[in-house]
Amino acid sequence: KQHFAINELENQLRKAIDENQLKLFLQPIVDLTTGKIVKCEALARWITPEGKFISPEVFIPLAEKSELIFPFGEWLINEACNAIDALKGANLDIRLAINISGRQVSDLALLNQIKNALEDHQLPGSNLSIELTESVLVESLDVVSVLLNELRGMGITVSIDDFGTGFSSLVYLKKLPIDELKIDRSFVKDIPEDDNDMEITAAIIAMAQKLKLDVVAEGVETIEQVEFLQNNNCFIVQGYYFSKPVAEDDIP
Ligand code: G
Ligand code: MN
Repeated sequence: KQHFAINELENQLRKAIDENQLKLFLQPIVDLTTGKIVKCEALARWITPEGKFISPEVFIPLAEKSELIFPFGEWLINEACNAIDALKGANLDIRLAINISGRQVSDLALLNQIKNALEDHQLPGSNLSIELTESVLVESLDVVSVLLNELRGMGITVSIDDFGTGFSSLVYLKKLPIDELKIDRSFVKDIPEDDNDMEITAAIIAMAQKLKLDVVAEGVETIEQVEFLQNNNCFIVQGYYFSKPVAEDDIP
């Protein structure tokens, strides 16, 4: 029964990708020094034709377990390019960040998908950024290294997502071409109550600066958190304090 239910959801997801039921939402990433949006993270949302909201925490792992992560990835890249186009039409020329999973990274088609999407839309790589988790990086350092160098050659920037939560060494920080660390929201959530979280957050910021990496704090929800980050030299933030992920029309 369980098996059947999963297959059923998988079939629905396949249909959702084919029939464009998924929607792309964008969450602003803000520079505190200018008050401007520096970039947006593109996040997929699925509302079924029956109006049921299915969480990405359910359908992304499902896509990763099946082959659906590949058509999903292609959908995401193309949809991100559509959104970049639409924002340019509204006089906003910004970078969109997309999340890439481990299985996509080990797939050679990924690079071509990204190249083709940018070409089709006549967009420079400077409009795109990718987010990878630590676990993706340690799986296959050599393969990832080649891929990241190619992407950065195109002007695409690379962020480490959920930084500090993966079981990995820091070796990849010096071995891989990376632009930015995104401090996981689990460290930000209990600021200013939790002393350990504040120390860890401050240490990640300091390390990023020493390594000449940009640093973004995720999951920023309160003014106290904004102030703490500012006082500790982290000026790029993302979270509900500024905005939830919203439809692309709401970004301008
Ligand atoms: O793992 P990643 O950082 O890509 O996860 C992004 C997810 O985090 C999105 O689903 C988004 O809705 C959620 N998110 C973004 N900002 C906040 C926030 O301020 N608080 C909480 N709890 N979740 C957030
Ligand atoms: Mn992310």
